[in-house]
Amino acid sequence: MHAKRKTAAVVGAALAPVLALTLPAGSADAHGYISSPPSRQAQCAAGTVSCGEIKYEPQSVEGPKGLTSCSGGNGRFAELDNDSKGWKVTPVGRTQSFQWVLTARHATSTWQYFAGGRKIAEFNDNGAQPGATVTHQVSFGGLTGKQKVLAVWNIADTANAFYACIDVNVG
Ligand SMILES: [Cu+2]
Repeated sequence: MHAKRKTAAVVGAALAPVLALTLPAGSADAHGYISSPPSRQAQCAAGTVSCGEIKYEPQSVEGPKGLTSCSGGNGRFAELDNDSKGWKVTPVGRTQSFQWVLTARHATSTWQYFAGGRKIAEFNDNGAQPGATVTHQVSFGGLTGKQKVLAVWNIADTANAFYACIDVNVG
């Protein structure tokens, strides 16, 4: 009993500063997602697909730069990585506009789009502050048929990025 209590106290003391640092940043320092075509988290927020916590904060899929997952490595948003969840697939042409909705307009390094195992588009903002919405024209090149697009918003002044996956059918 005593030993357990001691362990809990030590763990609590070790976690407290971490929580103090991460909680304000995580909650107040939000964020952005792709609204059109509807990304997976946008479909959660709209109730198109039944989801957990992500439906309340589609803008919060934040993780370290360089990831390739729809959840941005967030365990509580892991369902975004599930390709079999019944996501609505949007029919698109060979070129499609993608719109981000930004609830916090973070200084931006780059916007990247990946599909078919490669990067299909990148836009460099050179640290500029974006508007409340940002639209990019993305060409799918030779890709056709069903594709899962991973869109990444790389923040200029932090180590983090925001992630959104969009299911499309290129016709
Ligand atoms: Cu943010």
